Amino acid sequence: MKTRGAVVVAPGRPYEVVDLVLDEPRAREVVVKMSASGICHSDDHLATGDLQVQTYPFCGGHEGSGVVVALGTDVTEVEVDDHVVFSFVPACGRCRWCAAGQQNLCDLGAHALSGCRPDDPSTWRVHTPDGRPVGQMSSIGTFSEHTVVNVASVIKVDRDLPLHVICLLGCCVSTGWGSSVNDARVEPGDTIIVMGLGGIGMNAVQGARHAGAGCVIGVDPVAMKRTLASDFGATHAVASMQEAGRLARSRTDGQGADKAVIAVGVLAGDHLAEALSTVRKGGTVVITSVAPMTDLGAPISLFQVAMLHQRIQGSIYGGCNPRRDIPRQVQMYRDGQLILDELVTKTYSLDDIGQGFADLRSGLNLRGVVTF
Ligand code: CXF
Ligand code: ZN
Repeated sequence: MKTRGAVVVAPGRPYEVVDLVLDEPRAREVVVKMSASGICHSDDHLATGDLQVQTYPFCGGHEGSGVVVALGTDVTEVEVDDHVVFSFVPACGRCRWCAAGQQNLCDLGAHALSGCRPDDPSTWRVHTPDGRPVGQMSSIGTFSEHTVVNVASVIKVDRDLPLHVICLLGCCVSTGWGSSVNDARVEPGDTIIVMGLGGIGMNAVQGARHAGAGCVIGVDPVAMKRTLASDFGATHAVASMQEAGRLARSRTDGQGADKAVIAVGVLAGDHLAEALSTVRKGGTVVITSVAPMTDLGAPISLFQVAMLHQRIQGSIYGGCNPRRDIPRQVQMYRDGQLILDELVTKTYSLDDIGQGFADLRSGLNLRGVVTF
């Protein structure tokens, strides 16, 4: 079928909305009419060239929701008309990682940046009208009016949920919430610093609150984000890591924060050095942000990290198991425990996606969402 989507044609080029052609769904594949797709900093990395991929053009978007409109063979998990949220890492349920409760590491996720079929890696499901393969970000490419994906990439949700809100469960909510709950392992009474209060950072704040943190210090240079942080559970919001470090020490007899989550838009080594300087001995720094592929490492003291017994924890998808955690987050949202509506600052049409990225770079949004 024919569709339209926002693609990057080469590293460092802005998104362009173009005509695309989708394959018929094969075995274990579903066609989804998109309802909404959040605009994440990782999508911007494709346009700046910080994140380079193996297939250009590349259709961005990895935080989506929609309605199933067609099925390939051997699909039993969903039916036509079902509402779904996409998982930016597929969860096949069969590989050793899924079996071990680490769906964020599912083997089918290995092809996220080539954008080919994860279960048949030399083939692509999307093409240009003249027949060139188009990569799908994270094997889903949700900046498209329709997409065809492996059923391992979708999670069925109830029809009454607002699709332009719950699309956020697919990346920023799980990634941020899980960074605090699973990867920082926040405990009751902890003092935690969350560096960056965008879509991911605000959810790290919510996760820290759910895990019982006593003091949640949000850090962001944008005043609007600091003001909103208390709605999500921050006890303090400051503009710099120096201030956050001082505050954490003042509340812990000079020891420092128990944990820090780095959730800035573009990660640099200095961020890790700053975060380490704010946490106590035995403390943890979680790296949730995506660094440019050309990053040059971090100016940290290995001596100090070892002597202070500090833990540096990498984090993909906040260590979540999307098939368990997305339905759980839906329930928390219904119960009023997980704040989602307020994360959506502004919606955009697909043709206005460029404005969405401009607003993201200006720090105007917690989340901008493309609605179809
Ligand atoms: C990203 C990580 C790189 C692939 C796309 C998703 N995570 C969060 O935005
Ligand atoms: Zn993302």
